[in-house]
Amino acid sequence: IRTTSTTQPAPPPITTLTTSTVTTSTAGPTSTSSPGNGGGGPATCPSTPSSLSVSVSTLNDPFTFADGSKVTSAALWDCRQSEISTLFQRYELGTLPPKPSVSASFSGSTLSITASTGGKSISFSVTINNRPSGPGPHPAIIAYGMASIPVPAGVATILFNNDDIAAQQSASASRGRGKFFDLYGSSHSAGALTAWAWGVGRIIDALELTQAQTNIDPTRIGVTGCSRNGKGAFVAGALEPRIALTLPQESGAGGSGCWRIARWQKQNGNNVQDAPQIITENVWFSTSFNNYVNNVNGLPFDHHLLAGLVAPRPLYVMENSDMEWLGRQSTYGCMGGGRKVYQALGALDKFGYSQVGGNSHCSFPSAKQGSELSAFIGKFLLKNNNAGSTSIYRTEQNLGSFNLDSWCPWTVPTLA
Ligand code: MCU
Repeated sequence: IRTTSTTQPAPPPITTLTTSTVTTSTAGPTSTSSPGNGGGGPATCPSTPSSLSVSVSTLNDPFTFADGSKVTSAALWDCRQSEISTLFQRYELGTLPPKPSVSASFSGSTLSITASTGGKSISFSVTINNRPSGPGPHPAIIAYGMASIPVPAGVATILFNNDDIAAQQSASASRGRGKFFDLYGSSHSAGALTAWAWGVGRIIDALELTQAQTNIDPTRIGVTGCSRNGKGAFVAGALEPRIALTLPQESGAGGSGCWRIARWQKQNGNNVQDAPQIITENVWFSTSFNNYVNNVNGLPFDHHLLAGLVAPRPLYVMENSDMEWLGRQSTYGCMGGGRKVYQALGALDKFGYSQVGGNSHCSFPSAKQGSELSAFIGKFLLKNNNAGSTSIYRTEQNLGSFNLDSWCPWTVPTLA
């Protein structure tokens, strides 16, 4: 039992072709299918009980299924990832709908997207800036709101107005509002983070349809955002397996932080955002999460497993040690737990967590994190294997007696 003690455990030749419209069928993965990115081929997956009785004060064991059986192979890890996604959607994030029909057109720098299902449709557009010249196709980074990290030459920036898909003004005014809810109904279970991840999925659908016009490579797409939009970028990387590089910046609680560690910090007097507070502030989560904010030990996951959903795809988590609210120990410990999944998959070179200070919130500290970020973008979007080290787990902060292993009292198997 965790106590209040501090001991713990150039663009393509499209000048003459300005518009193109293409449509896909409704076929596509469902929310419960395995992300399929852990490797290892098909396996018979244990079934996930429809109701669970969980009481775990440490970070949940990534390598044990909800039915108690063990993850002993890469194929079983694929099953476990699918289960973890299902559980996140059931208890915290709300349901990610299956792919709708999508059509898209590209004109100037505007990619226009229409999604249709159940006799309804919605349309939204994103702006593709800085499309590189040269043969391509070229990678791109989807930025929630705006890019608050430097995006190097050779990588386009896709501006995504996520608030248009799901509002995030306040807890009282924004529930069920935005284009996602126009399509699926205002009482759909999805919180804003899930609705935005759905939007990212549609952007990638549209990029797949218009590659001949955009010259953007849909298999080399990164996603970023800061703070609340950093939570969004993280969840997009977790729920959308076509994201090649996930770059959450200062996402804090509800992103790279773990509910259990934040609670422990709060009990120890830190001014850290925790689960009971976060649902009073905004609609980032499903209302189903309300049942757990005062019982986080009852959750069959914590956010180390959000990183586990991204694994082994590349993930670089940027945090700001100057902001107590984000949860210094919470994000460091949580991502330390997530890193163990990368370790099990033999993919430590695709995991980065970097917590530094000296910068204001969402103002990227280039002097400290610039080379780390360019290593991740260089290696995983620009295919430059000499871009630098992408195995990073560091904090500038003195975290006192924080003990990662006491939060992760489970064995890390070799699944690769
Ligand atoms: C770190 O992200 C959020 C935080 O969760 C909120 O409590 C605070 O109000 O806003 C932060 C943010 O999005 O700042 C731009």
